[in-house]
Amino acid sequence: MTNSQELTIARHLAQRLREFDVTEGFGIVGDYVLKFVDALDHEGFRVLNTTDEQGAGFAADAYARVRGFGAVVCTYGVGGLKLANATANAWSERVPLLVVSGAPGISERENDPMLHHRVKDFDTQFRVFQDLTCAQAILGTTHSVADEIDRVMAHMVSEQRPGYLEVPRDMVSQVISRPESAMSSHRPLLDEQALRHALADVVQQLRDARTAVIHAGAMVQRRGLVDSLYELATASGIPVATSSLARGVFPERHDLGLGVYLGALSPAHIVSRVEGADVLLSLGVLQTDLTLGAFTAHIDHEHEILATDTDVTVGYRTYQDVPLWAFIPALTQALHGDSLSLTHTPLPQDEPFVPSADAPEVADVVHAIEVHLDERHCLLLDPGEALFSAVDMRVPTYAHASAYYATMGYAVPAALGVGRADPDRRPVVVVGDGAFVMTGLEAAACAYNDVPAIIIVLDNSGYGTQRPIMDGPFNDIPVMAVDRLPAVFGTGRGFDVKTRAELDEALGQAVDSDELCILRVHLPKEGRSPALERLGEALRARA
Ligand SMILES: Cc1ncc(C[n+]2csc(CCOP(=O)(O)OP(=O)(O)O)c2C)c(N)n1
Ligand SMILES: [Mg+2]
Repeated sequence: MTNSQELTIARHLAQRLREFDVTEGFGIVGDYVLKFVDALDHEGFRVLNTTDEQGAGFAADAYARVRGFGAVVCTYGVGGLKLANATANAWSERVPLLVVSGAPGISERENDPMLHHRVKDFDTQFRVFQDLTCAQAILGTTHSVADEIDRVMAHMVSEQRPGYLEVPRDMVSQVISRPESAMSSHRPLLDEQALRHALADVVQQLRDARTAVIHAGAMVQRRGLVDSLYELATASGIPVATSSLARGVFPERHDLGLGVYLGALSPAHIVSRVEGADVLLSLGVLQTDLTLGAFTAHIDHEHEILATDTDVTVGYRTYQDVPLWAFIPALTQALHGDSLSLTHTPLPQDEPFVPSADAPEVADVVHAIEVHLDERHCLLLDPGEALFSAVDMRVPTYAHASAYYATMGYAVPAALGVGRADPDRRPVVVVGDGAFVMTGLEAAACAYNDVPAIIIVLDNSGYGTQRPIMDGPFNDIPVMAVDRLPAVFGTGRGFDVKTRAELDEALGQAVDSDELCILRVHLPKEGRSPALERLGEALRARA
């Protein structure tokens, strides 16, 4: 052990992570990283074990969506390369996920030996991650590694993208130099004059409008603007619909909450409010096919104000270097004392759930979840029906999902990350049977790491959302009694749900218990959620 005055990679990294509110990471060890994980542990930074590296990556990604930054630690090759998909997800959805990989020691590389876990050469993994991250470093010298760590982390914060650090194992016990300068990240550039012009234009549009709607996206959350958005909406009386990548950036159950706008996937009464508004103020929405309902969003650009991470466009006029971080607070300020003549009627209250002996459909699951959950819960939604059908639900707090990159199997391990990052909320996962079998064993990691998630598996006998596109034996999967997994894990409760009454009862019991709960909900193989029916209709109309 080094004495307390001396700096090591582990000490510097743990310190920086703590400054970013990251108090633990996720990962799996191996001989190239054992010493480093142990050194992190001695610095008070624990790496929580998952069942697979991809799960650790998803957990750290979800942790980052809650806390603003997350870290996953892995061994070389076999571990690191399994994290490629989780890192790609983080890149696509703008998540600052730091991948820290062990590696063969620098001295071991002499004479180019065939060391285990190596692929083409010692830098294969590094090159893969060059394409998946915004900044990378191999920490191979003692005099500049602290600066290298700071550089990678600063880039990640500035760009809101993943980063990569590789720690050769013979560097772990080396004493390193202190960083030469303070760490500095930067936000997108602001042109004050352009901001003034943009504001004048936007305020005029809002004054002339009778109805306006905010469409709020992931960048609002990534840039730490959630409170600012709340102030803007409530002070101006503009209702807010969110993107599926940003559920909860404005409380969906607030009178000004409109739930999720996802093009034709959303209920008609949301679509008409958003698309029919005199002004649609789009704030930090990643404009992707899935988050715009397979591009079924009909938005008239004459009525749209599009604020991105860097610019504001009003109709066909673009104001460059007017970033979101400056625009939202400045607009709130500019509207202060202004009485806009906007009208808004809150959405109707939800109907109660009526239990019966009927077999449940996806819509019933959505309805029952909406009724049973409250502010003690948050949601994780897996791609497939779980994600799409949830547009018909107003979530009590927030929901995270791989809603654009759409990687199956995200939600269960993400529950671990969210549960650790936000201990005040109990994670509730909704996941398809196909996705569950990919990463469902991470439910055991949840229980092991004190995250008593509720996991609702939508069992429609396979890849339901693929069937309408093209059906065949490739959409069928083995039958699995996932409700019996708690018995295998030796912890938690399982529920086999075949009727609406059993659904109601199981959810009630799951919410009341403080253990891991897995519900297997039997659904008709050919059943579709109302959301998917609406999307199908819209796509047929377009064809
Ligand atoms: C990792 C990964 N592999 C494959 C796909 C392609 N894919 C998208 S949805 C889907 C089926 C999902 O099945 P399930 O989880 O049971 O949900 P359901 O469609 O039945 O609601 C597949 C295979 C994907 N999105 N992610
Ligand atoms: Mg399925």
